[in-house]
Parts: sequence; C-alpha cells; structure tokens
Amino acid sequence: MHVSHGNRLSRARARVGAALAVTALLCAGIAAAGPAGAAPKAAPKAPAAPADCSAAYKIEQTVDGGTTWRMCWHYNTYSGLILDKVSYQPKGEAKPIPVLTTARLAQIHVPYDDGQAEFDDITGVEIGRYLQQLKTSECPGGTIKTVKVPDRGNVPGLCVTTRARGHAYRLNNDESTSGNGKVYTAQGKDLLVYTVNKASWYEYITEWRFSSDGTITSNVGATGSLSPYDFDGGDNRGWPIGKGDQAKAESHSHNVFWRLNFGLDGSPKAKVEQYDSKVTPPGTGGGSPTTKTTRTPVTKELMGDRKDMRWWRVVSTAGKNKDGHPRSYEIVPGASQKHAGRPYTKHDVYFTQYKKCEQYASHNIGCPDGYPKSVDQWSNGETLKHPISWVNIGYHHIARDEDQQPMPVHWQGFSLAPRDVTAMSPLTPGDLAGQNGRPPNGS
Ligand SMILES: [Cu+2]
Repeated sequence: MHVSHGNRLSRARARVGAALAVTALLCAGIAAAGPAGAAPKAAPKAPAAPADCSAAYKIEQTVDGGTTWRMCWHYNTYSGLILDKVSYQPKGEAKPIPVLTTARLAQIHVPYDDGQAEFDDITGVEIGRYLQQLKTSECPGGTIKTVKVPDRGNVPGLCVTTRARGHAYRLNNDESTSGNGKVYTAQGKDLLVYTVNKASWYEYITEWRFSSDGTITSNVGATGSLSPYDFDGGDNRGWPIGKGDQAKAESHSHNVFWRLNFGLDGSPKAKVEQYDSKVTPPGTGGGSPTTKTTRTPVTKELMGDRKDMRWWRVVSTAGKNKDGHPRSYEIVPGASQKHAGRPYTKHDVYFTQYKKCEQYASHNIGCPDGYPKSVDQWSNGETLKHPISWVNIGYHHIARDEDQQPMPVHWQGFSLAPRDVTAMSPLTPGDLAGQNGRPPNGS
C-alpha cells in the first residue's frame, strides 16, 4: 500500500481514524478510572505507603530470595497504566520500604523527519484509550487483570506475571581457580507488569520489571506496523523497504518520557545528586591512569544531560540502611538517541519541584490557562524539596526491510538501581552474611 498525504493534518486524521476503526469506539470526554471509583486524576499527594488499595487494584508478588514487591495501580486515557505506592521488602526487612509514590509514562513524542507530522501519543493520540485485550498466551504464567477503560468498559489488558532473568549472582568461594570450592549461585525471577496500547498502526508495550535485588526497570516496546501513510520519505529521510527503491518508509523518532515521583522511606522529600568521574591518563613518567569522582548536590531544578561517567541518584531524607547509609535509587538510562528538536526533548533527565498539575512532559493537561506546558519550562531554578524525576529516552527509527510485518519489538527504557537501600545484597546467602565490609582476603 502506497499512500501519500501531503500535510500534517490529513496524516494525523488518517492516523487517528485508523485507531478508531481498529478499536471500534467513539471518543468522548476525558476521564480517569481509579480504584473503587476513587478516580485519582493526578498524583496522590500522600507519600508512598504499603499498598492499601482494594484487591482488584493491588499487585503483590514474592520473587526469588524472598523479596516481595507491592504496589497499587490505576489507569487513565493518556498514560494508560499508572503504578502507585510501589514498595520493596527484601528478606530480612521487617517492613516494606516505600520507593515510588507514583510512576508512569509522561509522553511519547513522535516527530517525522520531514517535519510534516509530529504526534504526542500520550496527550494527543491518548493511547490509554486503546488498551489491547490480551489472550492468556500473551501473559504466560500470570494473571490478566481487567481494566475499566473510560468510554469502553472492561478490557482484560493488564498482565501481571513473573519472568526468569538468568543468573542473579554466582560465586565460587574458593581462592584457587579449580572450581572445586562451594558455589553460591541463584537464578533470578522478576515480577513483570505490562499493557499493550495501540497508537494507530503502532503498538506500544509498556513494561515494568521488579527484580529480587531491588532493581526496577521500565521499557516501552514499539511494534505493530509502520505507518502506511509515511512511505513517502524523501532523500535522506527514509529507507526503501519495498522492491528496489520503492516505498521509502519515512524515518522518525520515538521520544519516550517517564515521570517518577519518589517516596523513599515514606517521605516525598529527597535529595538529588549528580556524580561525574574524570579520568587522567598517566604522565610521561609512566604509571597508570587515575580517576577522580566528584559529587554535585542538585539543590535546584535541573535539566540534565547524559555523559560518559555521569549519573544521578535520588537520596532518601527519611531512612538509612543498617550500615547507616542513606537509602537511594540511581537512575540508569538505557541507550538513547536524543532528538533535540523541541525544547523538552533536548535533555535526558529533568528534576523539577513537585507541582500537582505538572503531569505530562509536553502538552501538559490539567494546569490553569497560561501555565507553561512542558517540563523544560518548569525547570527554572526553583529549590528542590520534593523532586520529581523525568527520564527521556529517544529512538531514531530508520525503518528496515525486517520492520514488516509485523514489526519486531524495539525496546527503549531505563532502570532504577538500588544504592544502599539494604546493607548488603538482599540475596546474600546466610553463609556469607558476615562478610559485610570485610570480605575474606584469602590469607
Ligand atoms: Cu517507529
């Protein structure tokens, strides 16, 4: 199929039209579905607490090593799935440790390379409306929860399951290399929560993964089909995917934003820190390179850019681990191709002071008229007391023959790695628990 549409409006209309045809529904007003009719339209103000929602909106799973993850969820027509009150309770912790008050997608910005089409799949297309029904086989070993989608009714579309992740750790506790010592090893298993939402021909799989070692990972997988209205990519803007030089699929980007409202140890107050390491090559006299790491407290709103050996963490002000170290989570961005075509896509992370109405990274909905609409405009130097973290991961999609048909899933996302949340790895076997801070030196 080769269809050319010359302008943005006709293409946008065609795209939305297809979504409607596929899901056979009529769009009406804007609404949010919440637990037991509570309909929370914005992030709850209260700090994260052990999940206390009704059973239908609660997720609780114990994975390997005795780690239990708990959370609540709700759903709206923009972001789709929203996770609330996420807590982590590894073996040995008497109570769940609150981690996130709320977490969700905050925008998927899709600009086409010719400048003729630009979509906002969260606030414009409203992918939350187009939740896909999942078959049992699409949620292996898990349960499919029913989601009340505004204007559509009940859709069995939220998969909660577990998935193997391979080695959690391995240690041959023998100073010789023979391999005859005692081997400590375990296979890891993640709690996995996901939905599939349609955006015209594309389908987005929004996946959240919770690991036994405290790591949280979110990825968006793009699959479905290339837009048939965008097979007219010009020179330097497309890739031929039909015979010879036919049907140049137009290149475009998927810039995915997440919004994370941490509630570490039950408090919205947290500190943000940036770390940078600088490597100095050896002098002319020989020796080895040296590396120096510096910590920069981020006390005011920040638009941050990825750089080699740079990272950020959000630090609890309310709790410490048993070693007396403040608990924190490190933001670990995955591979990203920053687009930089709009002010809000120019940076990889943003830390803004919490404002209830600031919910979507661009084309924000819910603030008063005249209020700035995007995250870059909110990052204007205010002191961070209750930081909101925004993560932007971009993917420049230059199509290839293999993208048809259906398109293989392409993933983009980030992790949150626990840093000093527990005094040792929560998976440490009992035999090795005495080695905190003083591993055996082999002598
Ligand atoms: Cu794409």
